[in-house]
Amino acid sequence: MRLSPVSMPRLPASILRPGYDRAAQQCGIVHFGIGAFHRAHQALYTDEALAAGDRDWAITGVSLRSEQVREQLAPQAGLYTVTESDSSGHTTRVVGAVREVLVATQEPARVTAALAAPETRVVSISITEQGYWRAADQVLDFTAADIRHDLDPQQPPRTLYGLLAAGLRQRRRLALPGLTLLSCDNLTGNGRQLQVLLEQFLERHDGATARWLRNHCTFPSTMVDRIVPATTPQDLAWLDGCLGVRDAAAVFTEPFRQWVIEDRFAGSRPRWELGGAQWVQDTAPYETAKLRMLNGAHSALAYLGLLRGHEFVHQAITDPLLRELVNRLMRDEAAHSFAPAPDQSLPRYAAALLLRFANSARPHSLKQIAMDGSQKIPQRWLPTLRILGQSGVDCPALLQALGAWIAYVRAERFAVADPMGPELAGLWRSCGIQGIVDALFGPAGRFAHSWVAPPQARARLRAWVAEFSSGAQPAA
Ligand code: CS2
Repeated sequence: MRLSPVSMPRLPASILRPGYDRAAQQCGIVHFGIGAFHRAHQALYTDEALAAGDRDWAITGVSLRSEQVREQLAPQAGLYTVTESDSSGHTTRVVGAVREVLVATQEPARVTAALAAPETRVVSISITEQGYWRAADQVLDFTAADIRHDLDPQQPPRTLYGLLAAGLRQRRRLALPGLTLLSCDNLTGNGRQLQVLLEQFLERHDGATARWLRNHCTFPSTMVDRIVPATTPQDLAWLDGCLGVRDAAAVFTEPFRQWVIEDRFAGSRPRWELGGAQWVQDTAPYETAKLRMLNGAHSALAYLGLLRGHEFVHQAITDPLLRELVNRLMRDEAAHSFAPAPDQSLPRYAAALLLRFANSARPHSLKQIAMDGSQKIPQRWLPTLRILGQSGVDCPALLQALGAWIAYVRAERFAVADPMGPELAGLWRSCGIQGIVDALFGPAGRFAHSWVAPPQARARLRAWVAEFSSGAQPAA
């Protein structure tokens, strides 16, 4: 039997459940990318606001491609559980904020209708870095086949931009109020980034909607944080025993969560602060700390850890060599690349991150983090290298991590998943170790828009790549 409104009364009394009338709520949020992260983060904050009496903020989830989430959630009428675990134990609760899931490729007209519904006020997005189709920061990749496809008005949309364009055009025609478009992805200045990329798309697609967007919609930036490892069959089997029913949409996470949101909404908003969200004027220092320290450390643990034979973050962080390197990366390098907000202590932040990484109750696969490196590195590592480099300061830990990434993308045993994978493989074939560093980080390199490595750094990088490619384990 599946978790559902019918089976919910049978759950053990210890399992918290939605304390509000789900059926009475209209959908105020359309969310793109209804994966595990959203279900363990924003949907939970929304559930708490609904439980406290906010009304009409139920969520219509949109999956861009995969039918899997709909198969998980539809038979459960949108209900699912979130289990938080650390060394002190587990707590499980049922979340009721998600109303339905649409699969965009199959029902684009329903996505348009949801965006153009009068009750929709917020459109939020967590589609991961590669879903933004950036050629560089704030530059839309018009060479991408999916973007070209979506610019053809005869074709049903496939990307976030094509889907948003159809829905916003409809809203404009119906003279409905504008929307708040809220990016919850790990991009630098994610609100501004989304705005600029969407405007670039609309300028070529539908100038009238581009103008309407500028006058009626806002794009607050957000810093989102919660470590949500992919759910495994073992997790689900364990949960079966606790619930007595099957929750195919269950998510498992750490107790920690954080959400810092720029206070710039086009209309009303749920009281997410009841779950601890912070409204601020400027998200930049929080977001920068998170991207360069947490995510930067994660990516370093992923490539160096996998090359050293580890499988999970909690194993990699207890490897003395990697712990020391990640400490240097966060404290001596990333933390010196920006000015923290008055309430931020970066040494304390680094110490708290080490504890979170060590949480063995929630094994977090290094391969999950290693995915899409070409899309992650430009905001996690390259700004620190560029900014410290301008003052003549070296970043030996980041250079070592970067060398590990270049070696990693060639190693067939890792079955690298990255939209730039074929291009990286081609560069390896045509340039070899000597050339690939220049092709990526030289003055005319593929990442020159984010960082150009000076000759000395390139020599150092080549040495690391050679060492890791020889099968030697990364050493400090
Ligand atoms: C991770 C993030 O997969 C990754 O690249 O670094 O998903 C990370 O777990 C979250 O950003 C934590 O908030």
